[in-house]
Amino acid sequence: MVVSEQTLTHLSLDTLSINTIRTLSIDAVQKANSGHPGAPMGLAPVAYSVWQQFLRYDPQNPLWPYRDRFVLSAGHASMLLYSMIYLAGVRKVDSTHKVLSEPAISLDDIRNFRQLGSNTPGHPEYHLTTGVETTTGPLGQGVGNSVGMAIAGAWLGARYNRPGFDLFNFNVYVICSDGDLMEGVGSEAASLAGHLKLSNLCWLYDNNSVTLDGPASWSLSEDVGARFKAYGWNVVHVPDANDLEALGNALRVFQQTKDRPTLIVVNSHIGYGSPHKQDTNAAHGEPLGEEEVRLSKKSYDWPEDAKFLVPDGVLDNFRDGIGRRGGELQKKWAQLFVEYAKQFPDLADQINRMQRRELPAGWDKNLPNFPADAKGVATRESAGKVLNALAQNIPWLIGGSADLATSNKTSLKFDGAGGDFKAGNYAGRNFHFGVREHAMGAALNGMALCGVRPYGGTFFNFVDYMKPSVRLAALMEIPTIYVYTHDSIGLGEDGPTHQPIEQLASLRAVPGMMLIRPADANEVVEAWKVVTQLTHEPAALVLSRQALPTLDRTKYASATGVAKGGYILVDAPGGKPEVILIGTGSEVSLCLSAYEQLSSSGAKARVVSLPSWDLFDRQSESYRNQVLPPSVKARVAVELGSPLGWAKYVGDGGKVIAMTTFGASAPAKELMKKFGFTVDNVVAAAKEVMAKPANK
Ligand SMILES: Cc1ncc(C[n+]2csc(CCOP(=O)(O)OP(=O)(O)O)c2C)c(N)n1
Ligand SMILES: [Mg+2]
Repeated sequence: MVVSEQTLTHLSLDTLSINTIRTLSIDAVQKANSGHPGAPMGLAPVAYSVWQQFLRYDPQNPLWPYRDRFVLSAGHASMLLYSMIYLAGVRKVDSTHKVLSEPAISLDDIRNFRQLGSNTPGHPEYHLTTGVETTTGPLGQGVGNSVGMAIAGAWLGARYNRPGFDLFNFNVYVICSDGDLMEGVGSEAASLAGHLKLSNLCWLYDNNSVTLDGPASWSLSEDVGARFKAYGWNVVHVPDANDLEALGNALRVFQQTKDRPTLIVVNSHIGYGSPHKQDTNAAHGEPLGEEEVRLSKKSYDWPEDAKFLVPDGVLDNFRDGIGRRGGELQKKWAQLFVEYAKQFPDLADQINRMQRRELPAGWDKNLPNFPADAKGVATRESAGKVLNALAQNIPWLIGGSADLATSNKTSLKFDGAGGDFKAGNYAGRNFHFGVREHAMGAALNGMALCGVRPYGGTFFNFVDYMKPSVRLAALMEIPTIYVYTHDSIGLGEDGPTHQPIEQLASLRAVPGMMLIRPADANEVVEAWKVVTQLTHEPAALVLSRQALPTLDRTKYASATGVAKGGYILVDAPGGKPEVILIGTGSEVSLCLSAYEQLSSSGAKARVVSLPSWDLFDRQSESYRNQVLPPSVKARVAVELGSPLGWAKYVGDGGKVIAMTTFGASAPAKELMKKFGFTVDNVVAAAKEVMAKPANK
């Protein structure tokens, strides 16, 4: 296509670059016939200012640990980010962290926006596209992640910087929209960031007065700036998104503010330049249409028929701006790091390992071993002990709880844990997320994305308060750890508001999520070992409030079977069972008691502990058939949760003892009786399935 670029010569390099961002976004959305062009059109100058003038980012080294993070929380404006990554010349990084010569996003990738297999999906996806720091799209998640990133930055700086070695001091810049600030998680996260005085955090709020349904005033009328002031943020206003000078000034105010996070309220026009859409209340989550594309380009003094045009000088402009600045800073940092590694080899090794999600040598030393004990200990208790041992071996294993640290047993109690992470003590390893499960979930993801290994605890029932972030951890393939205690009606008196029922099924249904519900203290040790070694999966440890017997492993199989997700705990004589009892967590000891009773009455039973479906399902068919032989159809599964999904293990001939209603408020013992979690009931169920003619 021959395009006259004559018209462009009078535009300044800034305007030319900004309009390139806009028109690439317009063209990509138009070609895909899907997506949101309006937000990139309005926000192009904002992204341009941040990247070109402020962001310390080396496009040649996208994983540089010191880099400022840029988060597009308004993920629906994904073309804005893709345009920036392309124009800045960010290079692709492969799964071994090698920087390749090819670009992270090419012009062809932009032409393939939203197509199957492209690296320019509808919303930015972290593991797919180099330069995308986190997956966004579900509004509120990106701002939540950014608080975790700012936390990680503060923590890394406090732990690893040394006089003369400013290794970690990065800023986190976020573009967020009305939706991000309407979502509860955005408010939780902002409140937490203000409380923690995270001065490395800057949110640029696209105050465009419009959401999908119409004017933002239909559903939002608070003074957002005043709200953030009340949270303890510094609030700055930029009356016009196209005013680069005002944007620069506001960003400098952020840089100079050292005692709190900054919100820059930027007034913008969605679909800026589009004569029809910008001032209307029409839906804007759709392509402009060919005619309006042309008119918009005209308003930018752009060749109206040019498509995916990158005028001469634009790529050079980015190379001379963010490229040169980032490159020089990165080189200086790399030299500094060489010197640091000489003086502090151990710390440098830690930094290298955490960035690669590698564990330190000896990470599993001194883990407890629990002697057999009929009374036993709650798995939350044993998990807390294991966590404390692991955290002494892995200095960047850090986390806390959403105000339930005492219940979740997530506190690190050894010397050197550094106390609580708070303003004035960013080196602390104990985090208090407050009663903000969702922000905790989002923040944990942001922390994981910066290299530290985060864990967070709450009652299992409240996983639902943070589920969207848990889901995104799985989608992003990051190893966030969840410590979920009080895992069933076994928690007793708190009653049905606190007793999880469907949560096991719901988490098991998340692709790429590792759930483990250990049966006793030694299974907890093995579960933590599995979880610690994960590099690309989030994990949930589902733990009991109540004490569970510590099984006698001289009598029963070793707990190392946990690594396979399920294993034969005790078998029928000759390994030829007539019936298989399958349990997880607290129900395993119930199955064992039933086993004893069945055995003494002459029945041939086997007990399988199945703490993790996720792990078990990925074992070889021969192993799975060894544990659950297809020929043995008489099976009983026992679990204090929804029966959903158990059919695949018990088959047509089996029976599931599970929860089909909500629980109740009463002492746990009474609840077990009321809901049928008794030895007698398990034995009766076993006899029932054994008696079925089809199972013989
Ligand atoms: C949690 C969540 N709910 C709903 C949506 C669907 N959605 C995409 S954009 C949008 C709102 C757009 O308004 P705003 O956040 O102000 O962004 P703007 O259109 O102004 O860029 C909505 C509801 C979403 N992405 N995430
Ligand atoms: Mg809006």
